[in-house]
Amino acid sequence: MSYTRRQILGGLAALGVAGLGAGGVRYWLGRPASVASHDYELIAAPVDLQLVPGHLTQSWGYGAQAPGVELRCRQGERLRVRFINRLEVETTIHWHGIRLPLEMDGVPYVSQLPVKPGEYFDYDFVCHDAGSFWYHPHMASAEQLGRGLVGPLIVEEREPSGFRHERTLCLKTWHIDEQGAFTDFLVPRLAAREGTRGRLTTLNGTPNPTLDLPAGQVVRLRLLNVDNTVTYRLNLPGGEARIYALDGNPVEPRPLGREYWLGPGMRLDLALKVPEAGQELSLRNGSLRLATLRGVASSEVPGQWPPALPANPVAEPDLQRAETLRFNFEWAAMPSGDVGRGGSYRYWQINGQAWDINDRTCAERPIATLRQGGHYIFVLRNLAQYQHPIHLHGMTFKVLGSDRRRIVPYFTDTYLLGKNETARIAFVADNPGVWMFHCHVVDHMETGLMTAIEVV
Ligand SMILES: [Cu+2]
Repeated sequence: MSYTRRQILGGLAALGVAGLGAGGVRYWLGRPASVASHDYELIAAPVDLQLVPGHLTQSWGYGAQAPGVELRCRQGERLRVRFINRLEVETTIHWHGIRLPLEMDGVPYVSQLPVKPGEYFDYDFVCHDAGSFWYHPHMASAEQLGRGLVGPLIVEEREPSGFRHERTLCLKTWHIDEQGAFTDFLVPRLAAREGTRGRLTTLNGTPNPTLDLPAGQVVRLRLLNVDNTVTYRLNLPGGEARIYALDGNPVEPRPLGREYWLGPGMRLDLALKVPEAGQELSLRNGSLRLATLRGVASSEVPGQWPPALPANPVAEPDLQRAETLRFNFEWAAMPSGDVGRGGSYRYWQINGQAWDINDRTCAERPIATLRQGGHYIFVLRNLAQYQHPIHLHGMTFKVLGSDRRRIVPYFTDTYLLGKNETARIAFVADNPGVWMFHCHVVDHMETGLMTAIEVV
């Protein structure tokens, strides 16, 4: 296919950028008439972070921060982002969970050419669905996401949702040592197991921060797992919290319960009744504290639980006439430690095929070809003892059921397929293109657990 819209960056002055770093990034929440071509300028560039006190981590960030600057738009509106690459490596941006045209999907050699150092690319698409989404590169992912190229994309509801307060909370566990230096993002023997875990857990780039929240108010907490590997087992002991959306898609509000497992790439929108001033809650991953949530005096009248969020305009699959396809996620047949063509490790496969991240032609051999407008049921079977957050690009699917847990059917873009679990999902193939279908544990994806689904 031919690619368009990739542009050579003709010097930053021509773009009206005052300089690199935080001061050089302009972004708007509104739609200024004076800006003809884009709403945001998003710069990827090296940025030094102090994740470990007294030490600098040579991170890569969007908008001079990592996790990156929060992008926002309103449901039904266009989002236009001029992405400027000031790194020394090629990169792209994928908009996780957004249903958009293929040429905006950010997959190198599938939907666009890589954006080279010093180039820019204009991403431009309509956000049909409201919710909590995120963005990240889709090449050299273990390193690029690992170094900090991850950021939130919030699509606000068309009408006010009833939440007066909200916070975006990005979870990431950094691959750094005690001096803040990066360690390996992908250790082969770990990639063949649960994935390569980082060491330092952070919320919005800070280990165990204290967040001040208005006492007595109901606050929307948008929790985003932007990590390469870790599934966070979220719990909030003693807290009064309700789930309002999963992975950007509204659900009938229900109590958080004992624990919610948020796999890589997944999001959870919680409503929290903030405790009295001076009282604290502990947001935890299992028994590890992620953040302290502290009530501070508020002059507002006490908040009420908002109504359920309005459903997104996702087509309802018709199960009576749906065609069923089966996908097995399993270890590759090659012996552990073996290296495939191009030097990439291959530990994982889908229906007997391991994706080779160094082979640009893989996407020319989609594992399934779907009819545009057709209805499909996918049976996802995990033959391994490690869990896989299975993510589909371009379309939102409905989770129907599982042999391991009770499922209230819901729409999502990522399903956390537990060890040895079989789950059923369904969707209408309403977006033409070649769409990546992969595990979002980045080192599983980079060692084979990825494929392409074609819709024609
Ligand atoms: Cu996986």
